[in-house]
Amino acid sequence: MKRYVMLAAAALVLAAPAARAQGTVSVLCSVQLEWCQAVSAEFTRLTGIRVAMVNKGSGETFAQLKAEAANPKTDLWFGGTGDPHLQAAEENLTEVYKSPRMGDLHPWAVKQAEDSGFKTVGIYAGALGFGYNPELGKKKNIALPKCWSDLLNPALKGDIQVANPASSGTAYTMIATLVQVMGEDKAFDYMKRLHPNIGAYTRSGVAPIKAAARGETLVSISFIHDGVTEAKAGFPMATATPCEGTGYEVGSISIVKGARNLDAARKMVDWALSVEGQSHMPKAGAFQVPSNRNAPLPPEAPKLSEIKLIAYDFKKYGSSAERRRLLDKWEKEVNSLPR
Ligand code: S7P
Repeated sequence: MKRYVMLAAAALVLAAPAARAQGTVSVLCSVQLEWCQAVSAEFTRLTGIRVAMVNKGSGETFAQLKAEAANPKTDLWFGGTGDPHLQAAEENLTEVYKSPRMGDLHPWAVKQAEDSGFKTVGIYAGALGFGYNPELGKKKNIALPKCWSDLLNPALKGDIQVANPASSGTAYTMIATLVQVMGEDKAFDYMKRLHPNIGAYTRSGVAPIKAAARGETLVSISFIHDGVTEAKAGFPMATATPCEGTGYEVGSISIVKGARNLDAARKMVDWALSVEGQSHMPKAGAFQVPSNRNAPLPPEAPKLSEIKLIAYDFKKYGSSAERRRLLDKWEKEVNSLPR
């Protein structure tokens, strides 16, 4: 009996230190760097699984997974806009996994899983809108834009930033949103007229709102939760969502097809969908709406119910053919124009 107790105690001691090395999981992380770092540190602390993490935008991550498909080096894609996750699912770059947490999630997060045949699932949501530097606006005598049409104001020439949709999921969300709000012909006409007002198409989707916060541009087209991050960091920042209606993202997580560390990747998905895994988001400066219904929504986070959201068709705009077609069209018809 004594020996049995001692063996059980020894087993407990062996199991206790969470930091004991338990393998590695290789992650491409498409949310803001601070959150990626917090996720890696916390997951390792809890499980002992080492996280080899690289921070990369959604469009770029999709391109990397496609390039690696024959010999995958990545196990998990954490975060980033949902459309390229759906495209990755359709192109068989990601693995089916039904997390036991699925029943705890908001319907929009489950729908993302269903639309992909359970090759991805939503971990957060966030609305698209405008970031604006009120101090610079006062100096230039230009008010916070409230509608898509306000961005065509000639006084904003060169003073708006948005990312390049080829590399950025945020910017692709803008194209898909405009097409759904205005119809395709009017949306492309709008983007051509907007083009002279764009000072820079950045590589990363978060860069424009950081530039606005630092007074390097007046306006950005961004997810507005990133405006909360900048304001909390002490930068002058106001946000608005367009009066005509706006789109939103279902930020997603996907296990890579052929992942070498499949068990570790599944554990990370389960944790990322849990209340514990989502509760630390605000501490890491992330103010998206968490997908677990029981995870707290920080008071500063934008409330989706107060925003004029469109019924974004994720299935259509996350499909491989549609995403490729719209990106090619934007490159040929908009980005090629002189500014
Ligand atoms: O900062 C967080 C966030 O806005 O960034 C993600 C977005 O994909 C940024 O990457 P892109 O360069 O691909 O646009 C969003 O999913 C997330 O909410």
